[in-house]
Amino acid sequence: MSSADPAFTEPLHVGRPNIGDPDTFLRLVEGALDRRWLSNDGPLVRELEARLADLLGVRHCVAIANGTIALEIAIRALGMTGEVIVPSYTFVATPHALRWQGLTPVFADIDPRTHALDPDSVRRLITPRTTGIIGVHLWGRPAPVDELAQIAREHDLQLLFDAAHAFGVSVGERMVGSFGRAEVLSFHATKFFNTIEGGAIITDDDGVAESARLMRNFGFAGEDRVVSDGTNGKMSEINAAMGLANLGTLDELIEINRRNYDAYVAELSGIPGISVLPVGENGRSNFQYVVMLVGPDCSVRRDEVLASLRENNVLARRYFWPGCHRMEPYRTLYPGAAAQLPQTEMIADQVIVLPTGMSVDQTAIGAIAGIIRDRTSRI
Ligand code: T4K
Repeated sequence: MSSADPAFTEPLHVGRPNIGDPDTFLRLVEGALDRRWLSNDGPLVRELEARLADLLGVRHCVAIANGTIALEIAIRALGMTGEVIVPSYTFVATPHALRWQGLTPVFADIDPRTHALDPDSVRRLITPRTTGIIGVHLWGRPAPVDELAQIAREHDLQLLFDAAHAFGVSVGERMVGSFGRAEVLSFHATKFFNTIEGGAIITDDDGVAESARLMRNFGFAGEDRVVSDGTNGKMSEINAAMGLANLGTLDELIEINRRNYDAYVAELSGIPGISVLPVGENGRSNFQYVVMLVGPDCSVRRDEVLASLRENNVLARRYFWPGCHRMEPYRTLYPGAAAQLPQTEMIADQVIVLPTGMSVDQTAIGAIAGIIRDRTSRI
């Protein structure tokens, strides 16, 4: 197939937003306009928070303007200072949320089978300056919650989870949202559940919830009483309207994603050197990320497969290449980090995230697999 003749005439994006029920969204927005109440802890935000807390089985959901500010506020609410251990293999928002506030992210390696933090690597990096760990449920695969909780207990560290990818995911019967002292969700347009931009801090800890609520509103505890540090992390009514409209279609969306995931696994099976990262072995998944690995036994390298997909208008992504430790400012700050992160280096060179969600169907998946099969059989 030549580049002049792509398999898809329209680009197929990873992260194409899922839009649940446009009519409900527009009706809710109209209500907000009629009320002339558009932000600052409005009724739609409160309704969204209550419904999410109920769905996740936790005491508190504090809606925030986006996942990054939610991380920043949660880090402060937990009292983290000094050094905090995070994976390098994550979206750069995870370490940036620490550094933005003068803390030091310390990069731990991952388990190549799960792409989540490796507890042994975490243990090796604890110093007298360490105050916390941020585990990431990458791709919606739960981080090793029990092992990380054990390390946090042993060393008296705060434990926070970046659950940006893991809305609707469970570990056994327990929903993500209830692990660690708090968890942070992202509701960005590209996420499984979106409020266009948005996020939340989820916690069972009354104190954490209270300080997070204060901090998202400049520290205001009343009309003219400021009692703490703060920022503007408020979610608008328009964003909450999108969330409420999307809540109604979650089960349908999981079903679409699961069907797409199964189709990718079936279509890609038997291609030498190609595999799909398993999900949902121990609980429910949202199947939002289809993570294909181009292994060392494949006849071509990952970037060659990616180039063929892109020539055909399949805008797959090599998330989270090349690892945060190779991005600025960390690259300059930690010049020796790569040698300490062998699994991160290996996995970052193998991953291609494929399009899924409402904008992809079985025929498209068959054609995408065909492009990959064709490229890997052509040396
Ligand atoms: N922690 C983790 C582990 C995260 O993955 C993220 C965010 C965060 C924390 C922080 O949460 P937020 O502060 O974002 O709430 C995207 C998202 O912007 C980002 O939210 C997400 N992770 C990250 C994994 O992906 P980019 O740089 O890939 O965005 P971009 O513009 O390249 O868009 C991605 C794809 O989606 C493209 O193919 C285009 C398509 N797209 C995007 C938008 C916004 C659409 O088709 N329509 C759209 O409206 O970061």
